[in-house]
Amino acid sequence: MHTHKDCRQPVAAIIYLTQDTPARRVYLQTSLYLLFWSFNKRFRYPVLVFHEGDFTEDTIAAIKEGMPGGLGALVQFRQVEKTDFCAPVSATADLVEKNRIIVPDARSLSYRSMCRWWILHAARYLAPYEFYMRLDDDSFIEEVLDYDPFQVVRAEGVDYASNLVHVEHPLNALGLLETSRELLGDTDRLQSLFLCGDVAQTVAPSRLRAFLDHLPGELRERVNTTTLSGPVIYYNNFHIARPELWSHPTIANYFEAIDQSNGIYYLRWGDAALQTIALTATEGLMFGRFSFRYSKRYEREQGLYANTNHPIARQYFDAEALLSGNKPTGSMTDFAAFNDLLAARGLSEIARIIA
Ligand SMILES: Nc1nc2c(ncn2[C@@H]2O[C@H](COP(=O)(O)OP(=O)(O)OP(=O)(O)O)[C@@H](O)[C@H]2O)c(=O)[nH]1
Ligand SMILES: [Mg+2]
Repeated sequence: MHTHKDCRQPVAAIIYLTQDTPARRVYLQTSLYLLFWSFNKRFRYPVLVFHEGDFTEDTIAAIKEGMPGGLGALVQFRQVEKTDFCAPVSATADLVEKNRIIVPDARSLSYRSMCRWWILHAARYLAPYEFYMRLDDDSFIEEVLDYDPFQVVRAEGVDYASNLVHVEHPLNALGLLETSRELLGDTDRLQSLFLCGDVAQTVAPSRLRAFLDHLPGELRERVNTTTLSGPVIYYNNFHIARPELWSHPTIANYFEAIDQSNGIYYLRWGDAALQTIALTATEGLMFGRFSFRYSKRYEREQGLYANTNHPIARQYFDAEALLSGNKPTGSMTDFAAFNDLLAARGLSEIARIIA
C-alpha cells in the first residue's frame, strides 16, 4: 500500500530562556553553536531566545554574529513580559533561607520563578508553532543528527519527546505526590512514577520538622513526614512538544492548581517533575525518546549522571548493577537496570525510542 508522507517542514521553533551573565552567555553560545552544527544549519528553524530584558543590543549583535554560516538571523531575542517573573508577595528571600535547613544549596527565588515560567507562561509565546524544542543555555547536543527531529516527532505522531530520564530528589518533591493525588486522582499510574523511602534515609527528621514549621499550613499538611518520594522525571531541558499540549484541560487545570498552592516557591517543585506528572496522568498522549548524545555541560561525557547515588533511588537498583561496567553514565535510560525499573512499573512507553 502506498502511504502518503507529509514532507513539509513542520512550523516549529527552538526556544531558550536565559540571562545575560558572563557564564550563561558562554553556555548559550556553546549551546547555539552545537545546535547549528548538529542539525539546524541544515533545517534552519527559528531560534527564540527569551529573556527578561537584560540583553543589550550589542550583546545580541555579538551573539548573532558568532553563529556559524551567517545563520545569526535565525536567532531572535524576545523579552518576556515583566509580570511573568513576579513571585507572589508572600514568597520572600527568607523562604530560600528556610529551605536551606534541609537543602544546603537550595535554589534562589528567581530560579523558582523560572520553573513557574515554564509551566505557566511559556506556552503563551508558542501559539504559532506546531512544535517547539526547548533547550537551556547549558544544553549541549553532542552529535550530528542525520534527520530532522521535528519531522521524526510528527511522523511518529508524538506529543512529547524526551532524551534523558531521571529521578527527582525527594527533598525537591515534598508534598508533591500527595498534592498530585488530590488534583489528578489516586491512580496506580501516578504512584508508579514515585520512588519512596523513609525520611531518615534522606534528612534528619528533626531538620525536616524545623523546615516544615516555617511553611504555610496548607502546604505543611500535605507533606508526609515518615515517607519521602521522588518522581521519575523527564530531564526536560531538552524536549520537543506540541505547544497545544499545555492547554489540555487535565494539564492546564493541574498547573493552575499547583501554582495556586505556591509549592513551586515554598517547596521548590521543579518544572521537570510537574510536566512529567501532568503528562503521564493525561490519557491518550504519545511519548517518544531521542537517543542522540545530549548533555548538560558535557556531564554525560564525564559520566556525572549517576543519580542512583541519591539515597532513595539507590535502593531501587541492584548493587551489582550499579557497580558493573554498565554504569548509568550519561542517561538513566542508557542504564539497563533503570529501564528494567521503568518496565516493572509499567512506564516503558514514556521512554520509547523513536530515533
Ligand atoms: N530569565 C531567566 N532565566 C533563568 C533564570 N534562572 C534560570 N534561568 C534559565 O533557565 C534555564 C534553566 O536554568 P538552570 O539554572 O540551568 O537550571 P537547572 O538546569 O535546573 O540547574 P543547573 O543544574 O544549575 O543547570 C537556563 O537556560 C537559565 O539561564 C532567571 O531567573 N531568569
Ligand atoms: Mg541547567
